[in-house]
Amino acid sequence: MSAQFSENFFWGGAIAANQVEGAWDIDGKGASMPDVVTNGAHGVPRRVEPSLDPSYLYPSHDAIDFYHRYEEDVELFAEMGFKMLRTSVNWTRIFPTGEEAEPNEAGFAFYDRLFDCLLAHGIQPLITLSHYELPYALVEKYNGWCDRRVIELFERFCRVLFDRYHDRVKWWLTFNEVNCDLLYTGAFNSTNNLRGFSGPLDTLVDSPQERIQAMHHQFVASARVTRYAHEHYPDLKIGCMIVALPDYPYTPNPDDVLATQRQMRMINWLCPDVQIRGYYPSYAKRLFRELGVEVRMEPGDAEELRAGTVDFYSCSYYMTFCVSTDPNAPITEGSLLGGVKNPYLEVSDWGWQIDPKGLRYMLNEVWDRYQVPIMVVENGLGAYDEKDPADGCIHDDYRISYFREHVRQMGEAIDDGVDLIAYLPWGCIDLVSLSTGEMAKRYGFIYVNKFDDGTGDLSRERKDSFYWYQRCIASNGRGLG
Ligand code: BGP
Repeated sequence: MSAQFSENFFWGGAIAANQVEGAWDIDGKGASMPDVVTNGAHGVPRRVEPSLDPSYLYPSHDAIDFYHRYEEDVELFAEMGFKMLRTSVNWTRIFPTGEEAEPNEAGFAFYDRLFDCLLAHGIQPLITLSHYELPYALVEKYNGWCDRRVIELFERFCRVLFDRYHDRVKWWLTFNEVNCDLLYTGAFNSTNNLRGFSGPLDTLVDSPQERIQAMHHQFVASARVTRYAHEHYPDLKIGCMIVALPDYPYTPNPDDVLATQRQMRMINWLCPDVQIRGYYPSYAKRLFRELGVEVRMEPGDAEELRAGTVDFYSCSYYMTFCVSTDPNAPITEGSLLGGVKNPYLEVSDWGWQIDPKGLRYMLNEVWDRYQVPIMVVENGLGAYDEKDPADGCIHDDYRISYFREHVRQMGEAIDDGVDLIAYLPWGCIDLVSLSTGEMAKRYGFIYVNKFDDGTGDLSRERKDSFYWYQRCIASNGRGLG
């Protein structure tokens, strides 16, 4: 029989504090970066508006009110059979401006309750230390991660979390999608000259020098906190988190093949090369030179990177790309990063190319390169869900087919020999979209009655996919029908 999901495989789901919790200024919490970003729509950019102008809607302020409803939500996750839930601790609940002398006890109290509730339901927490939730005060004062002094502030935040939760939380991720710094994807990770900026995100002027310098600071921060965790609590497992964006050459033209290799190195390999191997790969020099970037390193940085390598690789996976050197190749409309249209793939309503086999391909590549355990900590289909007028339910067959094919391909990858240990679909409960700020872009197995204009009673309902995922987990990935 073919190799399949192990008995202790972590089936579950993934969310992030700023996209679910709401309660943005409750119990002493300060504003984090997403709290000053308005909603947008498909094709309409979100805006950074730190004045908190009441004529705008700031979706993180209420989100889906997980802060007050987590017990009901965790029960639903347990009903599906979750073994693991990925979420983040919002830095500004613990240090509202990032610089307080003492952590905020009321902020801790929420995570105490949440982690206890998860564990009581047999669900392991996987905690992202930074899911774009930098205190906004640090953007104003230091220009975010562009300034090296933020490293120490982040270290302090992580140390207090490890010290308090090491008994309850065994699995951690440092920076969400740290390789976004190699692309220009907007402002959330606060690595791109945001101090004093207001206006639509697509008018922010990109500075590759600043954002790649900021990425270096995040590497050092990640290494330092990983080392701290390993030295103080040897049973903790710390992972890197990469947005996996595999590329295919559009044609067999060697120019396309070489351009694809370059793109794979820059987007997919550079960050895990540093965080898993502990040093910058030799190809980085040329990539940075071509981008006109010079990374300033301090004495000791190279040693820090070597001393703080992570234990496992994790990624989000939504789509693949084609790389072409032909300026006339057809572009994918509405895709996250443009790219050339792959004639063999369908796209989601938001233009993301759906490619389950691309996941198998990527998992194999990652395993061959690093030989460390792998977690898929985000994957899913953002779609418009309509209630069937006949029975008022959401019959999301499209989402079920999406997951069925991705789970199948993960099974194939395991059979190929990949050490895959977790699958945590993104937005297992409907939440605020990162790129558009919409509620209408729904990912969940659980529907949340909340709409883009801020209305809705926030009640939760099971979609058809809820029952499908429940069966999938109960059969350990064998019952996909
Ligand atoms: C990832 C982020 C998540 C998330 C997801 C889906 O990049 O880590 O925070 O939201 O993408 O993206 P979106 O919400 O834009 O559909």
